[in-house]
Amino acid sequence: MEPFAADALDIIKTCHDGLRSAVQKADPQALIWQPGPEMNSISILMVHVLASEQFWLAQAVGDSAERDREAEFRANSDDPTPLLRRIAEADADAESVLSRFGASDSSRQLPFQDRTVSGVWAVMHVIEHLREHLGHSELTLQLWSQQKAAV
Ligand code: NI
Repeated sequence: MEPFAADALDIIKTCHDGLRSAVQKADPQALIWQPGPEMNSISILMVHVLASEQFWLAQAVGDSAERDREAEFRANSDDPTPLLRRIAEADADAESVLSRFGASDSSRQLPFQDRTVSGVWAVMHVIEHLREHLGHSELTLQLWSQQKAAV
């Protein structure tokens, strides 16, 4: 595996560990709880961030990729089992895709909004986006615990 891809995989797996830990700590009601209007539940955040990861990693190596972004934000479930399975699949997917990531992928040109981005951008975006929503999930869990304790 290329050094960049190996390092990216290491960080991505650490993020997945954080997601897994958040799901394991959350009780079913916490998984679907929305801290406020226009805020997403842990369940939705997980489905969204993992779908986005799958899409961008595939893009990074030139695989065909599709996603239904709207559907990601409707996927609210209090069942941790499919979320944990999805995280395990994401570990395997990331390893499989990044083991194929090479020099030609680094400079691959990908359309994004009104510009083009590179394969490296796609992998780095996966990491920043995972961290962003892992932070949201952890904060949501803290807010859930606090409001529960306050009742
Ligand atoms: Ni997002």
